Amino acid sequence: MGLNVDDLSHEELVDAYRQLEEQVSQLGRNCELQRRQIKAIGRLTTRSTQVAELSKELNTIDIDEVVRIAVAQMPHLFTARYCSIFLYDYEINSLILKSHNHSEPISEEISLSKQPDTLMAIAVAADQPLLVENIDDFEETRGKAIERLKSDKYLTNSCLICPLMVGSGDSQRRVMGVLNLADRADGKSFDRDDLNVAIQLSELLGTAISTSLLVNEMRSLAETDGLTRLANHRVFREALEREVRRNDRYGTCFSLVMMDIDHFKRFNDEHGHLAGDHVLQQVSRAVRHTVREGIDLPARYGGEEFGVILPETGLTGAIAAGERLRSAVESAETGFRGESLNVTISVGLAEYNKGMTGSEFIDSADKALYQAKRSGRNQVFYWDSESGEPRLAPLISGTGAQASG
Ligand code: GH3
Ligand code: MG
Ligand code: MG
Repeated sequence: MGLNVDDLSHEELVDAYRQLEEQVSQLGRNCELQRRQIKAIGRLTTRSTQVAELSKELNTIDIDEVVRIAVAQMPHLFTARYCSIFLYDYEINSLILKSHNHSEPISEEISLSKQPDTLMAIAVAADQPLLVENIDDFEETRGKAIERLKSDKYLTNSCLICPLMVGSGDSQRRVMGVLNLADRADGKSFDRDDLNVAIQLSELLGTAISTSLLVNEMRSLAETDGLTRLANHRVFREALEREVRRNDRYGTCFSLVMMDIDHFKRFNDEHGHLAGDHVLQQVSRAVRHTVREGIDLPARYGGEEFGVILPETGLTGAIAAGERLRSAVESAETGFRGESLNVTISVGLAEYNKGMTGSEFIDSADKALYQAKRSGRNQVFYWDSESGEPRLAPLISGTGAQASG
Protein backbone atom coordinates (compact mmCIF):
# COMPACT_ATOMS: atom_id res chain seq x y z
CA MET A 1 0.00 0.00 0.00
CA GLY A 2 1.57 3.24 -1.14
CA LEU A 3 1.81 6.39 0.96
CA ASN A 4 -0.43 9.12 -0.28
CA VAL A 5 1.41 12.40 0.27
CA ASP A 6 -1.84 14.34 -0.05
CA ASP A 7 -3.18 12.57 3.09
CA LEU A 8 -0.22 13.73 5.29
CA SER A 9 -0.19 16.82 7.40
CA HIS A 10 2.66 19.28 7.06
CA GLU A 11 4.31 17.98 10.28
CA GLU A 12 4.05 14.39 9.11
CA LEU A 13 5.61 15.37 5.80
CA VAL A 14 8.54 17.08 7.52
CA ASP A 15 8.96 14.06 9.77
CA ALA A 16 8.93 11.64 6.82
CA TYR A 17 11.41 13.84 4.99
CA ARG A 18 13.74 13.87 8.05
CA GLN A 19 13.56 10.08 8.27
CA LEU A 20 14.43 9.81 4.61
CA GLU A 21 17.30 12.22 5.07
CA GLU A 22 18.58 10.17 8.01
CA GLN A 23 18.35 6.96 5.94
CA VAL A 24 20.26 8.55 3.07
CA SER A 25 22.99 9.76 5.37
CA GLN A 26 23.17 6.30 7.09
CA LEU A 27 23.49 4.76 3.64
CA GLY A 28 26.29 7.19 2.88
CA ARG A 29 28.05 6.27 6.12
CA ASN A 30 27.69 2.54 5.36
CA CYS A 31 29.09 3.09 1.89
CA GLU A 32 32.08 4.95 3.31
CA LEU A 33 32.67 2.19 5.87
CA GLN A 34 32.48 -0.47 3.17
CA ARG A 35 34.75 1.53 0.92
CA ARG A 36 37.29 1.72 3.75
CA GLN A 37 36.93 -1.98 4.52
CA ILE A 38 37.43 -2.90 0.87
CA LYS A 39 40.50 -0.67 0.78
CA ALA A 40 41.83 -2.27 3.97
CA ILE A 41 41.19 -5.77 2.60
CA GLY A 42 42.94 -4.75 -0.61
CA ARG A 43 45.90 -3.46 1.42
CA LEU A 44 45.99 -6.65 3.51
CA THR A 45 45.83 -8.81 0.39
CA THR A 46 48.72 -6.88 -1.15
CA ARG A 47 50.67 -7.23 2.06
CA SER A 48 49.86 -10.94 2.37
CA THR A 49 51.18 -11.38 -1.16
CA GLN A 50 54.27 -9.39 -0.24
CA VAL A 51 54.79 -11.51 2.90
CA ALA A 52 54.36 -14.70 0.83
CA GLU A 53 56.90 -13.43 -1.70
CA LEU A 54 59.27 -12.51 1.08
CA SER A 55 58.96 -15.99 2.56
CA LYS A 56 60.07 -17.42 -0.81
CA GLU A 57 63.02 -15.04 -0.97
CA LEU A 58 64.05 -15.95 2.56
CA ASN A 59 64.50 -19.54 1.48
CA THR A 60 68.28 -19.22 1.69
CA ILE A 61 70.71 -20.69 4.18
CA ASP A 62 73.04 -17.71 4.21
CA ILE A 63 72.36 -15.70 7.37
CA ASP A 64 73.83 -12.49 5.89
CA GLU A 65 71.55 -12.88 2.89
CA VAL A 66 68.47 -13.49 5.09
CA VAL A 67 69.13 -10.28 7.01
CA ARG A 68 70.02 -8.30 3.88
CA ILE A 69 66.77 -9.29 2.16
CA ALA A 70 64.74 -8.50 5.28
CA VAL A 71 66.24 -5.02 5.71
CA ALA A 72 65.73 -4.31 2.01
CA GLN A 73 62.08 -5.48 1.96
CA MET A 74 60.70 -4.31 5.31
CA PRO A 75 60.58 -0.58 4.45
CA HIS A 76 58.27 -1.43 1.48
CA LEU A 77 56.12 -3.82 3.42
CA PHE A 78 55.49 -1.31 6.22
CA THR A 79 56.18 1.90 4.30
CA ALA A 80 58.67 2.51 7.09
CA ARG A 81 61.65 4.81 6.71
CA TYR A 82 63.95 3.02 9.13
CA CYS A 83 64.61 -0.64 9.66
CA SER A 84 67.18 -2.53 11.68
CA ILE A 85 67.72 -6.16 12.63
CA PHE A 86 69.51 -7.36 15.75
CA LEU A 87 70.47 -10.99 16.38
CA TYR A 88 70.34 -12.52 19.84
CA ASP A 89 73.58 -13.75 21.35
CA TYR A 90 72.81 -16.32 24.06
CA GLU A 91 76.26 -16.25 25.60
CA ILE A 92 76.11 -12.58 26.53
CA ASN A 93 72.30 -12.30 26.66
CA SER A 94 72.48 -9.36 24.27
CA LEU A 95 71.08 -8.24 20.96
CA ILE A 96 73.81 -7.51 18.43
CA LEU A 97 73.18 -5.21 15.47
CA LYS A 98 73.34 -7.21 12.24
CA SER A 99 72.04 -4.82 9.60
CA HIS A 100 70.20 -1.49 9.24
CA ASN A 101 69.31 1.22 6.75
CA HIS A 102 69.96 4.27 8.95
CA SER A 103 72.29 6.80 7.41
CA GLU A 104 74.18 7.22 10.68
CA PRO A 105 75.56 4.64 13.11
CA ILE A 106 73.11 3.28 15.70
CA SER A 107 73.65 1.27 18.92
CA GLU A 108 75.59 -1.90 18.17
CA GLU A 109 74.64 -3.91 21.22
CA ILE A 110 71.70 -3.98 23.64
CA SER A 111 72.12 -6.03 26.79
CA LEU A 112 68.77 -7.56 27.76
CA SER A 113 69.78 -7.83 31.42
CA LYS A 114 71.46 -4.42 31.77
CA GLN A 115 69.06 -2.43 29.56
CA PRO A 116 65.59 -3.79 30.41
CA ASP A 117 63.98 -0.41 29.66
CA THR A 118 64.80 -0.45 25.98
CA LEU A 119 61.92 -1.09 23.60
CA MET A 120 63.65 -4.19 22.28
CA ALA A 121 64.14 -5.67 25.77
CA ILE A 122 60.49 -4.92 26.61
CA ALA A 123 59.27 -6.62 23.41
CA VAL A 124 61.50 -9.67 23.95
CA ALA A 125 60.36 -10.00 27.58
CA ALA A 126 56.71 -9.82 26.45
CA ASP A 127 57.45 -12.32 23.65
CA GLN A 128 55.31 -10.38 21.19
CA PRO A 129 55.53 -7.46 18.76
CA LEU A 130 55.31 -4.09 20.44
CA LEU A 131 53.23 -1.46 18.68
CA VAL A 132 54.15 2.03 19.89
CA GLU A 133 51.76 4.56 18.41
CA ASN A 134 53.25 7.39 20.41
CA ILE A 135 56.42 7.00 22.42
CA ASP A 136 55.46 9.81 24.84
CA ASP A 137 52.13 8.17 25.67
CA PHE A 138 53.88 4.82 25.97
CA GLU A 139 56.36 6.25 28.46
CA GLU A 140 53.54 7.81 30.44
CA THR A 141 51.62 4.54 30.75
CA ARG A 142 54.79 2.73 31.80
CA GLY A 143 55.71 5.51 34.21
CA LYS A 144 59.34 5.61 33.17
CA ALA A 145 61.64 6.72 30.39
CA ILE A 146 62.32 4.46 27.45
CA GLU A 147 65.71 4.06 25.85
CA ARG A 148 65.22 4.34 22.11
CA LEU A 149 67.81 3.58 19.47
CA LYS A 150 69.71 6.84 19.42
CA SER A 151 68.81 8.89 16.38
CA ASP A 152 67.79 12.53 15.96
CA LYS A 153 66.32 11.81 12.60
CA TYR A 154 62.99 10.27 13.61
CA LEU A 155 60.14 12.30 12.17
CA THR A 156 57.36 10.52 14.04
CA ASN A 157 56.87 9.21 17.56
CA SER A 158 55.78 5.81 16.39
CA CYS A 159 57.64 2.54 15.98
CA LEU A 160 57.05 -1.18 15.77
CA ILE A 161 59.38 -3.59 17.55
CA CYS A 162 59.09 -7.19 16.53
CA PRO A 163 60.92 -10.03 18.35
CA LEU A 164 61.89 -12.76 15.88
CA MET A 165 60.88 -16.00 17.50
CA VAL A 166 61.17 -19.68 16.67
CA GLY A 167 59.51 -22.80 18.08
CA SER A 168 56.29 -23.25 19.97
CA GLY A 169 55.58 -24.02 23.60
CA ASP A 170 57.36 -22.40 26.55
CA SER A 171 60.31 -24.79 26.62
CA GLN A 172 60.86 -24.71 22.83
CA ARG A 173 60.27 -21.05 22.13
CA ARG A 174 63.44 -19.07 21.59
CA VAL A 175 64.24 -15.53 20.53
CA MET A 176 66.50 -15.29 17.48
CA GLY A 177 66.58 -11.52 17.17
CA VAL A 178 64.54 -8.35 16.87
CA LEU A 179 63.25 -6.35 13.90
CA ASN A 180 62.85 -2.60 14.52
CA LEU A 181 60.73 -0.37 12.32
CA ALA A 182 60.50 3.37 12.82
CA ASP A 183 58.77 6.27 11.06
CA ARG A 184 55.98 5.41 8.68
CA ALA A 185 56.74 7.26 5.48
CA ASP A 186 53.22 8.75 5.40
CA GLY A 187 53.88 10.38 8.79
CA LYS A 188 51.11 8.38 10.48
CA SER A 189 51.54 6.00 13.39
CA PHE A 190 51.97 2.28 12.85
CA ASP A 191 48.56 0.65 13.29
CA ARG A 192 46.91 -2.69 14.05
CA ASP A 193 47.24 -3.83 10.43
CA ASP A 194 50.98 -3.28 10.71
CA LEU A 195 50.97 -5.20 13.97
CA ASN A 196 49.21 -8.17 12.32
CA VAL A 197 51.78 -8.28 9.54
CA ALA A 198 54.54 -8.01 12.15
CA ILE A 199 53.12 -11.05 13.97
CA GLN A 200 53.30 -13.10 10.73
CA LEU A 201 56.85 -11.88 10.15
CA SER A 202 58.02 -12.71 13.63
CA GLU A 203 57.77 -16.46 12.94
CA LEU A 204 58.85 -16.21 9.31
CA LEU A 205 62.06 -14.32 9.94
CA GLY A 206 62.77 -16.13 13.22
CA THR A 207 62.58 -19.48 11.44
CA ALA A 208 64.71 -18.30 8.50
CA ILE A 209 67.41 -17.05 10.89
CA SER A 210 67.28 -20.19 13.03
CA THR A 211 67.55 -22.47 9.97
CA SER A 212 70.54 -20.64 8.54
CA LEU A 213 72.33 -20.64 11.91
CA LEU A 214 71.68 -24.36 12.27
CA VAL A 215 73.02 -25.09 8.79
CA ASN A 216 76.11 -22.97 9.53
CA GLU A 217 76.66 -24.87 12.75
CA MET A 218 76.31 -28.23 11.00
CA ARG A 219 78.66 -27.12 8.24
CA SER A 220 81.18 -25.98 10.80
CA LEU A 221 80.93 -29.34 12.63
CA ALA A 222 81.45 -31.19 9.35
CA GLU A 223 84.45 -29.08 8.41
CA THR A 224 86.34 -28.72 11.66
CA ASP A 225 88.10 -31.12 13.95
CA GLY A 226 86.19 -31.57 17.22
CA LEU A 227 89.19 -31.40 19.58
CA THR A 228 91.16 -28.53 18.08
CA ARG A 229 88.51 -26.59 16.09
CA LEU A 230 90.97 -26.41 13.19
CA ALA A 231 89.92 -27.44 9.67
CA ASN A 232 89.84 -31.22 9.32
CA HIS A 233 91.82 -33.45 6.95
CA ARG A 234 89.13 -33.46 4.22
CA VAL A 235 88.80 -29.66 4.13
CA PHE A 236 92.60 -29.36 4.07
CA ARG A 237 92.95 -31.73 1.10
CA GLU A 238 90.17 -30.02 -0.82
CA ALA A 239 91.67 -26.58 -0.21
CA LEU A 240 95.09 -27.88 -1.30
CA GLU A 241 93.67 -29.29 -4.56
CA ARG A 242 91.91 -25.96 -5.22
CA GLU A 243 95.12 -24.03 -4.60
CA VAL A 244 97.05 -26.42 -6.90
CA ARG A 245 94.52 -25.81 -9.72
CA ARG A 246 94.55 -22.05 -9.12
CA ASN A 247 98.34 -22.02 -9.22
CA ASP A 248 98.65 -24.11 -12.36
CA ARG A 249 96.22 -21.76 -14.07
CA TYR A 250 97.32 -18.33 -12.86
CA GLY A 251 100.96 -18.98 -12.02
CA THR A 252 101.02 -17.42 -8.55
CA CYS A 253 103.06 -19.05 -5.81
CA PHE A 254 102.01 -20.91 -2.68
CA SER A 255 103.59 -23.00 0.03
CA LEU A 256 102.81 -25.74 2.47
CA VAL A 257 103.98 -26.25 6.04
CA MET A 258 103.66 -29.65 7.76
CA MET A 259 104.27 -29.98 11.51
CA ASP A 260 104.39 -32.86 13.95
CA ILE A 261 104.65 -32.74 17.74
CA ASP A 262 107.93 -34.17 18.99
CA HIS A 263 107.94 -37.33 21.13
CA PHE A 264 104.24 -37.07 21.69
CA LYS A 265 103.84 -40.75 22.43
CA ARG A 266 106.28 -40.37 25.30
CA PHE A 267 104.42 -37.23 26.42
CA ASN A 268 101.16 -39.19 26.59
CA ASP A 269 102.83 -42.04 28.45
CA GLU A 270 104.29 -39.66 31.02
CA HIS A 271 101.38 -37.24 31.53
CA GLY A 272 98.32 -39.15 30.34
CA HIS A 273 96.02 -38.74 27.35
CA LEU A 274 93.98 -35.95 28.92
CA ALA A 275 97.08 -33.80 29.26
CA GLY A 276 97.95 -34.83 25.69
CA ASP A 277 94.56 -33.65 24.42
CA HIS A 278 94.96 -30.38 26.29
CA VAL A 279 98.38 -29.82 24.75
CA LEU A 280 96.95 -30.55 21.29
CA GLN A 281 94.41 -27.79 21.86
CA GLN A 282 97.07 -25.35 23.05
CA VAL A 283 99.34 -26.13 20.11
CA SER A 284 96.39 -25.58 17.74
CA ARG A 285 95.70 -22.23 19.36
CA ALA A 286 99.31 -21.19 18.91
CA VAL A 287 99.19 -22.29 15.27
CA ARG A 288 95.92 -20.43 14.60
CA HIS A 289 97.25 -17.23 16.16
CA THR A 290 100.54 -17.39 14.30
CA VAL A 291 99.21 -17.66 10.75
CA ARG A 292 97.46 -14.93 8.71
CA GLU A 293 93.81 -14.93 9.69
CA GLY A 294 91.44 -15.44 6.77
CA ILE A 295 94.32 -16.07 4.32
CA ASP A 296 96.29 -19.11 5.48
CA LEU A 297 94.51 -22.38 6.18
CA PRO A 298 95.71 -24.22 9.30
CA ALA A 299 94.38 -27.76 9.72
CA ARG A 300 94.71 -30.85 11.87
CA TYR A 301 96.18 -33.24 9.34
CA GLY A 302 96.13 -36.30 11.58
CA GLY A 303 96.66 -37.26 15.26
CA GLU A 304 99.42 -34.83 16.30
CA GLU A 305 100.22 -33.56 12.83
CA PHE A 306 99.21 -30.18 11.46
CA GLY A 307 99.34 -28.60 8.03
CA VAL A 308 99.13 -24.98 6.94
CA ILE A 309 98.45 -23.84 3.37
CA LEU A 310 100.08 -20.48 2.71
CA PRO A 311 98.57 -18.85 -0.41
CA GLU A 312 100.65 -16.29 -2.35
CA THR A 313 103.73 -17.26 -0.35
CA GLY A 314 107.14 -18.20 -1.80
CA LEU A 315 109.87 -20.25 -0.12
CA THR A 316 111.39 -17.35 1.85
CA GLY A 317 108.03 -16.35 3.30
CA ALA A 318 107.22 -19.97 4.09
CA ILE A 319 110.55 -20.44 5.92
CA ALA A 320 109.79 -17.33 8.00
CA ALA A 321 106.29 -18.66 8.75
CA GLY A 322 107.67 -22.12 9.62
CA GLU A 323 110.12 -20.64 12.09
CA ARG A 324 107.41 -18.44 13.63
CA LEU A 325 105.25 -21.54 14.12
CA ARG A 326 108.08 -23.57 15.66
CA SER A 327 108.93 -20.76 18.03
CA ALA A 328 105.26 -20.06 18.93
CA VAL A 329 104.70 -23.70 19.95
CA GLU A 330 107.96 -23.87 21.89
CA SER A 331 107.00 -20.84 23.96
CA ALA A 332 103.25 -21.58 24.20
CA GLU A 333 101.75 -21.81 27.67
CA THR A 334 100.60 -25.43 27.76
CA GLY A 335 100.13 -25.99 31.47
CA PHE A 336 97.61 -28.63 32.59
CA ARG A 337 96.15 -28.99 36.10
CA GLY A 338 98.83 -26.78 37.61
CA GLU A 339 101.67 -28.62 35.90
CA SER A 340 103.78 -26.72 33.42
CA LEU A 341 104.09 -28.82 30.29
CA ASN A 342 105.95 -27.96 27.15
CA VAL A 343 106.17 -29.56 23.77
CA THR A 344 108.04 -28.74 20.59
CA ILE A 345 107.26 -29.38 16.95
CA SER A 346 109.33 -30.33 13.95
CA VAL A 347 108.50 -28.46 10.76
CA GLY A 348 108.85 -29.41 7.10
CA LEU A 349 107.85 -27.08 4.29
CA ALA A 350 107.88 -26.75 0.54
CA GLU A 351 107.00 -24.27 -2.15
CA TYR A 352 104.69 -25.49 -4.90
CA ASN A 353 106.20 -26.22 -8.30
CA LYS A 354 103.91 -26.06 -11.31
CA GLY A 355 102.58 -29.41 -12.47
CA MET A 356 102.94 -31.19 -9.10
CA THR A 357 99.93 -33.10 -7.79
CA GLY A 358 98.61 -32.31 -4.33
CA SER A 359 99.97 -35.64 -3.04
CA GLU A 360 103.43 -35.01 -4.51
CA PHE A 361 103.45 -31.59 -2.89
CA ILE A 362 102.52 -33.00 0.53
CA ASP A 363 105.17 -35.66 0.05
CA SER A 364 107.93 -33.09 -0.49
CA ALA A 365 106.96 -31.15 2.68
CA ASP A 366 106.74 -34.49 4.53
CA LYS A 367 110.28 -35.44 3.46
CA ALA A 368 111.51 -32.13 4.89
CA LEU A 369 109.60 -32.86 8.10
CA TYR A 370 111.10 -36.34 8.31
CA GLN A 371 114.58 -34.83 7.98
CA ALA A 372 113.78 -32.31 10.76
CA LYS A 373 112.93 -35.27 12.99
CA ARG A 374 116.09 -37.17 12.07
CA SER A 375 118.24 -34.13 12.68
CA GLY A 376 117.14 -33.82 16.29
CA ARG A 377 113.55 -32.37 16.18
CA ASN A 378 112.32 -28.83 17.09
CA GLN A 379 113.72 -27.63 13.76
CA VAL A 380 112.55 -26.28 10.42
CA PHE A 381 113.55 -28.00 7.18
CA TYR A 382 112.47 -27.11 3.68
CA TRP A 383 112.33 -29.10 0.47
CA ASP A 384 114.94 -27.88 -2.01
CA SER A 385 113.43 -28.69 -5.39
CA GLU A 386 116.65 -27.93 -7.29
CA SER A 387 118.73 -30.54 -5.52
CA GLY A 388 115.73 -32.74 -4.72
CA GLU A 389 116.76 -32.86 -1.05
CA PRO A 390 115.58 -31.48 2.27
CA ARG A 391 117.65 -28.68 3.82
CA LEU A 392 117.85 -26.93 7.18
CA ALA A 393 116.01 -23.64 6.92
CA PRO A 394 118.39 -20.67 7.07
CA LEU A 395 117.89 -17.91 9.60
CA ILE A 396 115.79 -15.19 8.07
CA SER A 397 116.15 -11.85 9.83
CA GLY A 398 113.21 -11.00 12.04
CA THR A 399 112.13 -14.61 12.48
CA GLY A 400 114.12 -15.38 15.64
CA ALA A 401 116.86 -17.96 16.13
CA GLN A 402 116.64 -21.43 14.62
CA ALA A 403 116.55 -23.98 17.42
CA SER A 404 119.63 -26.13 17.75
CA GLY A 405 117.93 -29.48 18.23
P1 GH3 B 1 108.03 -38.08 16.87
O1 GH3 B 1 108.79 -37.04 17.57
O2 GH3 B 1 108.88 -38.92 15.99
O3 GH3 B 1 106.89 -37.54 16.12
O4 GH3 B 1 107.47 -39.05 17.98
P2 GH3 B 1 105.96 -39.25 18.38
O5 GH3 B 1 105.95 -40.04 19.64
O6 GH3 B 1 105.27 -37.95 18.42
O7 GH3 B 1 105.40 -40.02 17.14
P3 GH3 B 1 104.45 -41.23 16.95
O8 GH3 B 1 103.84 -41.12 15.58
O9 GH3 B 1 105.15 -42.52 17.30
O10 GH3 B 1 103.30 -41.02 18.01
C1 GH3 B 1 102.30 -40.06 17.86
C2 GH3 B 1 101.50 -40.12 19.13
O11 GH3 B 1 100.55 -39.07 19.15
C3 GH3 B 1 100.73 -41.38 19.29
C4 GH3 B 1 99.50 -40.98 20.01
O12 GH3 B 1 99.53 -41.43 21.31
C5 GH3 B 1 99.54 -39.45 20.04
N1 GH3 B 1 98.28 -38.89 19.60
C6 GH3 B 1 97.77 -38.83 18.36
N2 GH3 B 1 96.54 -38.26 18.38
C7 GH3 B 1 96.29 -37.96 19.68
C8 GH3 B 1 95.17 -37.34 20.34
O13 GH3 B 1 94.15 -36.97 19.77
N3 GH3 B 1 95.28 -37.18 21.70
C9 GH3 B 1 96.37 -37.59 22.38
N4 GH3 B 1 96.42 -37.37 23.68
N5 GH3 B 1 97.41 -38.15 21.77
C10 GH3 B 1 97.37 -38.34 20.44
MG1 MG C 1 103.10 -38.18 13.95
MG1 MG D 1 105.05 -36.82 16.66
